[in-house]
Amino acid sequence: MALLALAAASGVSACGGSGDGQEEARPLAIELSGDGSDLRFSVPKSVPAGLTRIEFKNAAKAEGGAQLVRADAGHTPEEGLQAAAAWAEEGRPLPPWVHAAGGVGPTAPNGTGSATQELRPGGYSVIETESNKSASFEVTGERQAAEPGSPEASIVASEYKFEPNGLRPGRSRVLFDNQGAEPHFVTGAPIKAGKTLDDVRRFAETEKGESPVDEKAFFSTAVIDGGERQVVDVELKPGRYALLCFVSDRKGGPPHAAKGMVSEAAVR
Ligand SMILES: [Cu+2]
Repeated sequence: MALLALAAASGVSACGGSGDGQEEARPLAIELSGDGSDLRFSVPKSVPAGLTRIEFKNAAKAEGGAQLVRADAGHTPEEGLQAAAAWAEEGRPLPPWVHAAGGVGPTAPNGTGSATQELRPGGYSVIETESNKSASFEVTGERQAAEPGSPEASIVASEYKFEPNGLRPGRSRVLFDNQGAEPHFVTGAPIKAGKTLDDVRRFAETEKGESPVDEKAFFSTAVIDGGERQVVDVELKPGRYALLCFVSDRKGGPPHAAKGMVSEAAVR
């Protein structure tokens, strides 16, 4: 399901040290700029491992995100990128040395987004998944295990469902916690009046007829491996949301929404 851009261009306020552990996160600025074939990332060549607040600015002319892919030692970031693309686009198995490593999901032009998460050591690519433009960087040093913080709201993902908790209207920080074994992300959009979660399920499979969700008001995280978590900024409207995941298992197969990974969340 191609969800359209949300004008999520409202500013992200600086992290104000609200006592949830995010104070120690080291900032990492990633910017996407340019247009069409000239689209490019600017990212530092090397950053230290540990708790990181990824601050993404989409200065490009179209919607774009910053998905991170990590390759374990012995593989280059380019090898990781190729394997991840073969998995996402051709249904090939995702090798165990490649990791869906978070980052920031699709963001409107001139929009910003952030994700606070642990960065493990390794060779990374940052990818804009629509255009496949990418850049690579290295995360150096020893692993610094770190929790990204515990805001009041959370969305827990597993095979094959979401458990939302405490989602509130407005702009807030939400823990996206992948407690499953497979990679997952979450995209959510308000369910239109008179429509049901079954309508959303049907539409996700067929893409026929009018969308039962308000696609302009969607949010989306990046993809994270099983066992990983990140704290993300989301902007929500009051009401019922449909939460969906469209990636496949590591071994391939249907998108998770087709395996039932379509859940409803109350935002109030
Ligand atoms: Cu999934």
